[in-house]
Amino acid sequence: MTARSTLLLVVPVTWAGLWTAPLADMAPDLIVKMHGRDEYDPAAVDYALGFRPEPGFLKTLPNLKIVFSLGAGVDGFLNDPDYPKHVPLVRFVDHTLSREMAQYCVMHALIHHRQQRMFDAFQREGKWRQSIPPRRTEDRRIGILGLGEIGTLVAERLREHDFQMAGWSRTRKSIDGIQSFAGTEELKPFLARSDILICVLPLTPDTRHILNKTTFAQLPNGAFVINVARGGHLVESDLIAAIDSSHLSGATLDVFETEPLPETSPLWKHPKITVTPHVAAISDPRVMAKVAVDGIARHQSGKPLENVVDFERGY
Ligand code: NDP
Ligand code: OXD
Repeated sequence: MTARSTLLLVVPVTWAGLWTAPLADMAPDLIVKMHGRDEYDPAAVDYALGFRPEPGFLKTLPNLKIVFSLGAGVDGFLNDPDYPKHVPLVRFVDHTLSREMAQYCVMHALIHHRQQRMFDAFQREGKWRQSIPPRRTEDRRIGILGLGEIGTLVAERLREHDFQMAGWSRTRKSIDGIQSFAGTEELKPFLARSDILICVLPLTPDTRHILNKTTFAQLPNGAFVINVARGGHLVESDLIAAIDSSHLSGATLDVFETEPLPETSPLWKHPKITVTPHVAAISDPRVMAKVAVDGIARHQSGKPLENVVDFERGY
């Protein structure tokens, strides 16, 4: 790090220590300020690191040079109509994060495939029911919406269990053992062969509410939905209607239109829906601190930044 630059943390104040300690270790010359806790001059802020800053806030930092997103998903920045578009936005790409996402998806796909919820209910009732044997994984077709950094690893890890794998993306992919569907015109055939549908798309104007009654109707009878991407992908009332009509067999949801999920949400108590509080993967603060320190060093030495968001594409 060449000059004494200032990095502003725009994260909940109670989390501050998670980043300040590794940043102090890795870049002792970097001045680190915490929005909401420390006094600072907005004009002195060179870099910012955060997840869902208040809309309009970043615009108040006139000399901002790079924004680092704590998350892989950057909708929390791009939904801000006042995001200063001349400032590059670097998103979080990390194998450990992708691996956690893959673990979550494999776990919930297997829980569904092996009918574990049914056996949980039998246990609660003290019933010894061997029931029908589970289907062979070779006969179960899983479709991944989004074959990017995370979706590809999710598909590869599920492929290891011998499921029939396919993925849908904007551009065609060539990944061993994973059938590629691309573009809007191939969404329908992709859905028609997906017994388990897993959403790992970024939230953009094109993908908002992609999980809706039309898409559900195109899934095979008894299909199961896993959404680990963003709550904005899902029309929650359409999901409940599709499950209650028995067209879908259930869902696992990690993300919600409103987070925290309101106490009054019918999703909490639905017997065929599993809810987790946006924990499929959590960005590791030490890795994130390293991404920021490396990005600042690249910027100061005139090297191109990595994992910069394409504002046109929206991810
Ligand atoms: P990437 O940008 O690497 O991948 C995005 C994928 O979506 C790409 O394959 C892209 O296609 C595809 N895509 C985007 N728009 C469209 C479209 N309109 N039609 C078809 N395909 C499209 O993202 P990541 O894999 O890193 O992350 C995905 C999302 O996962 C994040 O945006 C975030 O919302 C979510 N996430 C959730 C977490 C959690 O804890 N629940 C944790 C981490 C991430 P192409 O390859 O052709 O460009
Ligand atoms: C992310 C997330 O986008 O945690 O990384 O949701």
